[in-house]
Amino acid sequence: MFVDTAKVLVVAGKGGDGVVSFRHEIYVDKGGPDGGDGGKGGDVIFVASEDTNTLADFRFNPELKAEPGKNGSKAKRRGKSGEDLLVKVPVGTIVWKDSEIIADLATPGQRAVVAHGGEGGFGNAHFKSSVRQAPKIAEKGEPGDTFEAELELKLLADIGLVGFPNAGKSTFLSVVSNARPEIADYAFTTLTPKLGVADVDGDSLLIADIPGLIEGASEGKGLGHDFLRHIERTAVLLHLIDSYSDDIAGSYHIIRKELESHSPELAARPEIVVLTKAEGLDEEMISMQMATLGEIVDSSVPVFAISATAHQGITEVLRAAKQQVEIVREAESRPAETEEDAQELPVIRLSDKQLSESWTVTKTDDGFTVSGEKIERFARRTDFDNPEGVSRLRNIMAKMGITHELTRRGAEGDSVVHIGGHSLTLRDDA
Ligand SMILES: Nc1nc2c(ncn2[C@@H]2O[C@H](COP(=O)(O)OP(=O)(O)OP(=O)(O)O)[C@@H](O)[C@H]2O)c(=O)[nH]1
Ligand SMILES: [Mg+2]
Repeated sequence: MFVDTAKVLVVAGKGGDGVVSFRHEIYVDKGGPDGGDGGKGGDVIFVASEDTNTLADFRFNPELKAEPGKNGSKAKRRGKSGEDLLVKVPVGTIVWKDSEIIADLATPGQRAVVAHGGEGGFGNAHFKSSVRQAPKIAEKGEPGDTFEAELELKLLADIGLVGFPNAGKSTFLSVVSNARPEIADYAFTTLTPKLGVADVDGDSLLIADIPGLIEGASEGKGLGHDFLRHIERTAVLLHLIDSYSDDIAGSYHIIRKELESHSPELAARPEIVVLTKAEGLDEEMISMQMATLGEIVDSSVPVFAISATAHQGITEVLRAAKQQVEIVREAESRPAETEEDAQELPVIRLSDKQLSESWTVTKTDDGFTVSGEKIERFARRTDFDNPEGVSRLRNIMAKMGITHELTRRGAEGDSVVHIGGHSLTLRDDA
C-alpha cells in the first residue's frame, strides 16, 4: 500500500459585512435604513479527479483559500458571494480534521465541501422595527471555517520496482510515466518512494519506485527495507539489474534474499527480471547475461534486457507486466473466501477507473438528464416498480456526487431526473 499524505490549511471565505446606510432623498431629512447584507464567503470544495494521482502538489501549495464575500452596500444591495475554491484531489483521497474523517472521496467526480464559507452579516435594513426607525447596527460577516486538514491517499501500485541502488529504477519510471523522479549516478538517489502512471496499450499501470536495496537491508543497512512496505501489495515486482554488474547472478540472489527476509509473501509475487542499460553492451554479452539469469530464475519468470535511455525493450517489459498484473488482479477480485480477506481495505486502482464512471447533468424542459455509462447502467438494472430499488439508485447517485450536483443546479425533491431511459425524483418516499 502506497500512502501519500499532505497537510493543508483550508480557509473558507469570510462572509461579507452588512452595512449601515440610509436612503438619501432630497427634502427628506433622514430616509429609512437601506444597508444591504454581506455576501456569503466561498466554500473550499474538494473534487475527486482522475487527472491527478498524488498529493505531492499540495506540499508546495499548502494553503487553500476561498474568496471572501463582499460587503453589502446601500439600496439594500447584497454583497456578492465569494467564489468557491474547487480543489482537485486524486480519487481515493481521505480528508482528516482533528483525527476525524470528514470526507472520503472515493468516486470520480465526487465533491465534498470541506470548509464552509461564513454567512454574510445583515445590513441595517434588517433591523428596522416599529420602535427602531433608524437602526445604526449591522452585523459582521462570519468567519469561514479555517483549519489544518490532513490528506491521505492510499494507492495500490500495480508494479513495484526493486533492485540495487543505481540499477536504473528511477530512470525506468521517468521514461515510462509522467513521474519526474530524481536520477543520478550514485547510490541512494531515491530517498522517498515515487509513483508514476504508465500507459500501456490504453491501460494505466501504477508503478512505484522505491530506494535501492543492498545486502543486509533487512537488518537496516543502507536505507533499510522499510520502503518495501509501500510495494507490499503490488501485483508484480519488476526486478532491475544493472547489466554492468560484475556478478549478475549474485546481484539477483542478494535482492531476492532481502525480499524474502522482509516478507515471504512479497517475495512470492510474480516477478519480471530486467537487465538495464543494455544499449552500451554488445549483443553477445547481453545474451550471455540473459542466459545466466535464465538458469537461475524460476522458469515462469520472464527476463528482458532494456535500455531506458535508448528506449529499447520498454514496451515489451510493460506489456509483460500488464499481463501479469491482470492475472493477479483477476485472482484478487474473486470473492473473498475468509472473513479476514473480506475486511481488506478498499483499494483504489487506476486501472479500475475507466472514464465510464464520469457523468454529466443537463437541464431539460421538464427537469434534468443525467448521462454517464456507469450510472446509466445502474439505472437500467434498477427495478423501478420496487421503491427499495429506486432508493438504492438514489444512494448511488448520492455517492457518486450526482445528487449534490443536481441540487446545486436547482433540482428539488420532486424534480424529474432522467437516467438511461428511466426517470425518478430525488425525494425518497419509500
Ligand atoms: N547508459 C544508461 N544509463 C542508465 C540507463 N538507465 C539508468 N542509467 C543511469 O544509471 C544511473 C542510476 O540511475 P537511477 O535511475 O537514478 O537509478 P536508481 O535505481 O533509481 O538508483 P537509486 O535511487 O539510488 O536506488 C544514472 O546515472 C542513470 O543515468 C540506461 O538505460 N542506460
Ligand atoms: Mg532511484
